[in-house]
Amino acid sequence: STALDKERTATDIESIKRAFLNNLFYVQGKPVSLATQHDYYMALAYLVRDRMLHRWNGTAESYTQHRARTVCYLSAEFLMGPHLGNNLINMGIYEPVRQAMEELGLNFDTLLAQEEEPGLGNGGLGRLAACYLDSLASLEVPSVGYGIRYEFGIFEQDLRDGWQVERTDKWLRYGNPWEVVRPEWSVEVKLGGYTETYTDDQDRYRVRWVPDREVLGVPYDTPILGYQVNTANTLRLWKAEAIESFDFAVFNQGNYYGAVEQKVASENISKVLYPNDEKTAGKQLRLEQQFFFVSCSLQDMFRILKGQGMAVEQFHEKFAIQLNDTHPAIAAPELMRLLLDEHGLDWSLAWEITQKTLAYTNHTLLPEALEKWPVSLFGQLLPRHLQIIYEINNRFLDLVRMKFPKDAARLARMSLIDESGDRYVRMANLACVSSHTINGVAALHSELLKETVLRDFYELFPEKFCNKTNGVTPRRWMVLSNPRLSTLITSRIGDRWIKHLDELKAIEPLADDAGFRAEWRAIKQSVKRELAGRIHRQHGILVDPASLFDVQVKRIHEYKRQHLNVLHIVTLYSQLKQNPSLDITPRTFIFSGKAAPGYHMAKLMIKLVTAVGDMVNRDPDLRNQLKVIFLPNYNVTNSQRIYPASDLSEQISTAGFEASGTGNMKFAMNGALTIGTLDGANVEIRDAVGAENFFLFGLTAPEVVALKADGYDPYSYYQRHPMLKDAIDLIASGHFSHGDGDLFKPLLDKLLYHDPFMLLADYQAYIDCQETVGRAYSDADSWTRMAILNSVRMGSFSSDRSIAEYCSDIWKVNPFPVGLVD
Ligand code: 26Q
Repeated sequence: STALDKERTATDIESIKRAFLNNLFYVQGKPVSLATQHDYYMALAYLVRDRMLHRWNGTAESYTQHRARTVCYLSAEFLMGPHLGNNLINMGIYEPVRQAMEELGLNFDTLLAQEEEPGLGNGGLGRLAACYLDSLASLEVPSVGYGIRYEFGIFEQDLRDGWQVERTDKWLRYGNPWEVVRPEWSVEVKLGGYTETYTDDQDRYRVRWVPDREVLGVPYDTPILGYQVNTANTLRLWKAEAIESFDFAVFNQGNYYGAVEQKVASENISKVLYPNDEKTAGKQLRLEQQFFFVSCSLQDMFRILKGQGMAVEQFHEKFAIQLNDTHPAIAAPELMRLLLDEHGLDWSLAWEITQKTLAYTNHTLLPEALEKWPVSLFGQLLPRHLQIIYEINNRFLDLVRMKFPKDAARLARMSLIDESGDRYVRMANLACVSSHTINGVAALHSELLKETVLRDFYELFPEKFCNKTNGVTPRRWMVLSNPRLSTLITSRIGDRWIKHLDELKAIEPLADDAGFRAEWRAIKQSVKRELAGRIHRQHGILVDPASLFDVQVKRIHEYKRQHLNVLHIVTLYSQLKQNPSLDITPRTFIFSGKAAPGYHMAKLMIKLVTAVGDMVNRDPDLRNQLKVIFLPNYNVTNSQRIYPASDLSEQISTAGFEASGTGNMKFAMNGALTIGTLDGANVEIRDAVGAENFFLFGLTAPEVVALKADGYDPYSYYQRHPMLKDAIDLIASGHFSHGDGDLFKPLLDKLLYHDPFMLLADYQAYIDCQETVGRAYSDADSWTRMAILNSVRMGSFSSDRSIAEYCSDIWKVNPFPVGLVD
């Protein structure tokens, strides 16, 4: 490789400029005079990709040669966000490239903004997978992210008249410079049909699956660079295509349209990402997606194993597979099928290998959110897998009987098949039985799992359970999104913190240094000014950068309680209207987030925010003390502009409902203070930053359970708390809806008469806590001190820490540094 063209590796400014102009002409096919900003972006992206390929190829070669043990992270979602800026940072060429572009007269930020982000995820779970890939590469751990190359990612959100409207996400429209298609590693995936038995040439009883359709999985690879290392791992996403021979079989019978239909049906499998609330049962295409990417990925692993001259019996030595929730849990029976039917192993060896390979991460405590598939649907699509699941279940239930004799109720709860009514396959039970380790995503969540949804499994397999608190990558969430704050930190302690986030604590003494606080505050102000400018340009609303930026950004969900935030706003509004000379801490409330398209209550919550905003933002009586903004189309790109500009992070879910949260970490790292409940990772964040630097309110998880058991009566809170009554009555009167008193009735009635997430129980505590926040903000110096302490005590919330724990406790895999030969 000494012959490698310097044109494609050199990173000095002159070479970058030359490569850029070359790409524009020869790859993008445009002369400068006709080039668009997007053409420039593509020319730049290709030159960056060229410079990654050296590491990517070297990494692949090195792993193969040394048969490195490899982590396979199976996830139906990877919410990567834009690659360009991140790759520049991880390669350490952000500054020279910026300079080269500016020298060519181009605006670098405009170029970065051209990238359509790959939004192949709904929210937390998908973004976690992306942070984990960054940390795996940065820690030099051999790994592959396996998933689906959705043609359409998460929908884009518009607001019309304050309501959410969805638009298709056509992220591939202008091409994707970061991926390389590998048709030579395509695999065939069977679907439907039936099974039959036969005896093989050694007279052994075998099962054969005779499918009624097959689709082709084509891998598209994206390099995942580690931070300042030579490692470049792979994200391998599968696209579904028709198998040509199938087409032609139909075509030859003269049925041209039938052949085309077959092709369309096959390609449908990787067409679109499902939003996360659609009732999963009955969605055959969703099950097809899950099986499709899991089967492709497992077959790919067998190909790699064979290519390295390793035996099938060594599968678990070569690969550690992590199941990101139950979406890929079909991996258990599929791995069994491949080992049994395709490779001829006997059951007990196949089962041992399967269990030694798989581990399962749970991301939810809501029992109704646990995936289950109707047995009939399952059997039609995956007849062989249903057989295998029955066999796993028979053997498993024998084990349960042995440990817990005469406990029919327990058997019924633990069975892989729900037979309480219509029959379903329970994917969480399948994942628990088939995995060697089961983890929750925050300390509280992992404890509650053992006490609630997975209690029976904990009693049977206590040794399988552990906690792995989520983390986020400081490369994207600090260095890339908050360059000024990062530069300030580096100016005082050097740049090791970017790889070893714990070292941020060296900044702690500077919280007492007035000069440092002034610099910190100036940065926060300038980032807030930038966001304010964007809000003004895009939405025509003037917000005061000196006001408290009070921010809640996340998926819209009743358990996340965006409407509790609204009740606070309405309370402030009402107080100001009743007493126009009242002085409060001026606030800008910022909301952003998508509602699942079929989740009507969440869509109504968006309308409530925008309706209150329309009223509040135009009312001169308020003397600009309150502004309410709903920023449309929350995604990775937009979130990177929001976290750094935030003063207050709203983490106000009902205790016991948010598994972890990861936005909470991104806010705190960027020096926002949290107002939050003792839920998910908030608990650990508060421990880390200090209770005195965290605004805590609300019921605890046990209190929530106890109050429910006592017979919670939300209406009595409404009657007893005048400010609460006032806020609800104001909304109910139609004040924010042009006199339409019915518009928000479903939402208000649910609060008054059911309130499953106990807003009314937490209302007063929240209002009081917000009062404390307001007073604290008016002491700018003390606020800044707290903000600094929040940020610099967040070291353990780096995804590097999470991944190091997964590696040592679950995967038993070591770093494998890649040395580059040139
Ligand atoms: C299931 C079936 C059919 C269609 C869609 C789905 C589906 C898709 C995505 C169900 C759930 C999800 C996503 C869940 C999720 O993001 N959970 C969040 O995971 C984060 C990372 O661990 C946690 O921080 C959050 O607390 C948790 O809500």
